[in-house]
Amino acid sequence: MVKRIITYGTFDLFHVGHVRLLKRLKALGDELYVGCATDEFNSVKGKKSIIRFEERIEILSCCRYVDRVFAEKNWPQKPDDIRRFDAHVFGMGSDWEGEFDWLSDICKVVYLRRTEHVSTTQLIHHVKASPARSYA
Ligand code: C2G
Repeated sequence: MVKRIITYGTFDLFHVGHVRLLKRLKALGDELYVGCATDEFNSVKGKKSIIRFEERIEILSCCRYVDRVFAEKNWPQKPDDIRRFDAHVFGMGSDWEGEFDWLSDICKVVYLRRTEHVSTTQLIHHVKASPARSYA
């Protein structure tokens, strides 16, 4: 039986925090399915990503730990996704601790320690603060 893991996120400016989470989630089973937030859903979440949806799913699809990428369009779709993909484990980083316990009726819910000292927001601030230089 294939043990399938499922997770969701924006994955903007794909960085090592994302990679380490996906790597650890994949290690929990055989396949990892990732719901990538659309630009429209991000505006619902109050987030505006630098990289547009089409490119964020292209980048995610190239990650060795990811077996399938699908669109995350709204908050309520998760139970339907878990059922249609027959996911056994729902996993998120620890900054979401407790937020998705309501899914534990239909699958195992895990929260993995978030990677410290890296975030999309920090990357943006770092680039903004860096003196302009040409990357010849
Ligand atoms: N993450 C992490 N370490 C970091 C940054 C992010 O482990 N340094 C994890 C987050 O905890 C999350 C995943 O990477 O599980 C994706 O992070 P985001 O792209 O910031 O996702 P978010 O905007 O929180 O959207 O329905 C759920 C939402 O779509 C999650």
